[in-house]
Amino acid sequence: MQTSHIIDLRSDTVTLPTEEMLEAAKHAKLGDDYYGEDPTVNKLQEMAAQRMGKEAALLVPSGTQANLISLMSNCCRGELVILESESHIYWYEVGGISSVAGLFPWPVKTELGAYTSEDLKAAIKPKSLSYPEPSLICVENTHNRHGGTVLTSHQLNDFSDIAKQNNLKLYMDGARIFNAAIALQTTPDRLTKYVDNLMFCLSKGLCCPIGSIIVGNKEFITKARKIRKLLGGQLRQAGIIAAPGIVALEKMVDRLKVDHENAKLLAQKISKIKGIKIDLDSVQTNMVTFDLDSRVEDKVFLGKIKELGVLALAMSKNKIRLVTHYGIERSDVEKASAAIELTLAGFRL
Ligand code: TLP
Repeated sequence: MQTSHIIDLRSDTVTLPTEEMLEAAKHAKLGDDYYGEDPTVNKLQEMAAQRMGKEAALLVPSGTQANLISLMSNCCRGELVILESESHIYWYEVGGISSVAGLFPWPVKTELGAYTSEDLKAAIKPKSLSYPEPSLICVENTHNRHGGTVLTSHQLNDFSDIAKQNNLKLYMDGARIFNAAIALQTTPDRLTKYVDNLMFCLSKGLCCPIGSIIVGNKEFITKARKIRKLLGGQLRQAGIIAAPGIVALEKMVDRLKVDHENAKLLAQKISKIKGIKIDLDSVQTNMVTFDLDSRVEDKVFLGKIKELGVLALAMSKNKIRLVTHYGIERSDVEKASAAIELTLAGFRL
């Protein structure tokens, strides 16, 4: 069995810009963003702030930089940040929270990425001469390492109440906030109204080649702008990347539901395969994360499905992730699950 093209399910970051995005980039009106003079960047930032129900927004190169800038804009060095123990900030951002921002991460273990009120209250320690000052609670929506799971407005409301009662700010890594909104059949502003500020990515399921946006009140964004400069992230004629971002917000959001349907189909299909353990309740958006039988080495599994034209990612030992996105059709889902079935059949489990 061999597919004619590679079915790349490693991430939605592998999406390529659409023709319309390339055209928009080519014709974008440009200016120097240092002076606030790039009209396309300004338009995208205004659109983003409006979509998220906040006062202002700032375009930055990546989600990682957006998180770092936001941490530094929300907190002072030495303060304590409560975050989920599987969060992207904690796992995949080179420890910038400590090494660059000078903050003390306090990881909290959860089920499917959602704190309980008890978890959060327990993590907020009483004032003491011995403890660092807590200043921020972070949430991730959707939650990557928990399989693209969603935080509801009800949960966010609870977190917001606890944050306020304790004089803490609430920040959202909303890299995939549109996936969360689509899954909950709501609009992103109904989720973001509970957080002080957030970032979301243009370069994941929305297909942009580059870019993330930090959103919050004017004072926060002014601070973030300065920290972006400090970190070497000042942009110039960035209309080139903002123009695809505008197309993304206008045209690429509603279709995310197709990715969610494909992920559900993929999960259902592979859940029947011997050697795979999957919690179907965790498949809420465009990610399918499963445990591989411990007798199968993940590297060998990934190598064998690659030979059949399917790419996947190992998240931890024997924990595999498949992500659906623009360009992945229902027929690719069928082919990918057939390739996985064929591969695991070879192990005679
Ligand atoms: N996530 C990537 C990898 O780093 C794992 C992926 O393929 O999913 N927050 C969240 C929740 C993310 O998933 C990511 C990227 C980021 C932040 C960072 O974004 P970038 O890659 O633009 O720095």
